[in-house]
Amino acid sequence: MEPELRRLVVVSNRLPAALKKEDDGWRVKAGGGGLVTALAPVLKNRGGLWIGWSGTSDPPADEDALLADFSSEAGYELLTVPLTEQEVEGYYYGFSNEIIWPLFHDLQTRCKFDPVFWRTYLDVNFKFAEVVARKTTQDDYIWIHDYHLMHQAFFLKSMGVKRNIGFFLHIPFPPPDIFMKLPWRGKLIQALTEYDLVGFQTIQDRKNFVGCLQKLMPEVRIEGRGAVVTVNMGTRKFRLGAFPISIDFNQFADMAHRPEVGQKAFELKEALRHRKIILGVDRLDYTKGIPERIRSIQTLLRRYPDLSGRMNFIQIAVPSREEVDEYKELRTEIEQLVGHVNGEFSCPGWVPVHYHYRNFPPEELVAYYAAADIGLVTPLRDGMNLVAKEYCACNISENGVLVLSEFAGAAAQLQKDAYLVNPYDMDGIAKALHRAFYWDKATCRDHMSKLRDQIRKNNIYWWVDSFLQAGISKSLGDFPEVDTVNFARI
Ligand code: GDG
Repeated sequence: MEPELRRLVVVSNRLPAALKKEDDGWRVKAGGGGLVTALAPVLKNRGGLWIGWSGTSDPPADEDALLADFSSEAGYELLTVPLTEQEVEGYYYGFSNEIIWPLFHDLQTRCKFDPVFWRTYLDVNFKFAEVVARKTTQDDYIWIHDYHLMHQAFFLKSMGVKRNIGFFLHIPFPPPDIFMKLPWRGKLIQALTEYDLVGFQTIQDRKNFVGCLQKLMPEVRIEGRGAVVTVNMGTRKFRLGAFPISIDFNQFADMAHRPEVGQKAFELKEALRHRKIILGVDRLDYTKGIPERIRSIQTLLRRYPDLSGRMNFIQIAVPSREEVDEYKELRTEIEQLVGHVNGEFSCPGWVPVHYHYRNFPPEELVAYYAAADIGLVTPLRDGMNLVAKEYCACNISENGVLVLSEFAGAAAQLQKDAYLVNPYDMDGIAKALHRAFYWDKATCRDHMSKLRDQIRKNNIYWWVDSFLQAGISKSLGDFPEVDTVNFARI
């Protein structure tokens, strides 16, 4: 008989809480990035377990106590997998960020196919799998997240540990001609076939995966059609599905409705003398297309002098992977470009580009979203892109326009009412921005209200439920909410 699943266990590279050493001692900070934003409200008060790395190889003696405080507030347990500096180097910076991240974003020239990275990736995956094996039971549903941990089901099976286990890939899955460049392509595909369910952001990602699977394992058969299909491998079957991730729409919209957030948005507009605001928000990453975006603003100002003095472009860039040289160089490139554009166009009382390199508190970010007239989201490639959805959720006036890259996963859902652009086409983006600048209120409202309806309906809870339904015929509500929590670290 199938076990009755009682607990949801999330496993990801990083915990939602990161330990950081500051001048006055260690602090626990809420983690950033899309994965944590999406999953934190889902597990909240579900009494489940989140397994991951705490972000430091040299944890303080009171690590447990620090995490226990976070845990009791969040309503789920946290369990750290300790990693050495050398493991972090090879598995995280190396294999995950110098091979899989660029390759899966179609940027294979940035890949460094070092076999040491691969071996460390396997070692660390084994280490995670040992923790999962020890700290979970057959009554748990194990949900593995993202490209750092693709080998979890493989290692659990090789240890003879039986678990109900699903995997979700937050980044794109590349087409066969790109994936086939990976020296360990066969082993990676095979590892993914060991899950009971593998989820992707879009149907296209799933198709790409099927294309690779059929090339490397021609004997497999795909059965069914629609969002979720079955792979028949002869001796066993597993499922593949497209589950576009989303946001807690109400949480963002409610925050935008708060008077103090409205006040902040107003102050921002006032400080910019009610010029139109074009907004970009990203982790500082080369996949997000930030230099290309700034160049398109330069093109906009060169080609359309009617906008001179009438708009501001605000770029919020959140520090990310700061230790990596490529990211340092990207930061320098962006800062130089901002300087160039401002040098070329600013005049007394008007500096066209405002650039912020820091993490904003959520209320402030929402105030920026709410104040922006145009959300400019132009990644070169992106699994989904939650910023696009957050911008719409916070645009409570429904006067805004979403200008969106056709290579963001979000485009598959939002294409009808977003203004789609090619992020490499600076003339095209400039033209789109110029047109969007002059859209009348009724046109903006018509599109924005439809975008918001779609995101409100297909929100983060819808995403979790569709994954859990496909994986174990359950919904999030089947994992009962806990009233009072006071967890200690296991
Ligand atoms: C990966 C995939 C996929 C940004 N600046 C601030 C801030 N943020 C938050 C945003 C948003 C998150 O960071 C970024 O999420 P994205 O989805 O845009 O991008 P990734 O981090 O690359 O996420 C992506 C996602 O996973 C989920 O599956 O969509 O394709 O690459 O939530 O709000 N948050 C705060 N201050 C900031 O200054 N508080």
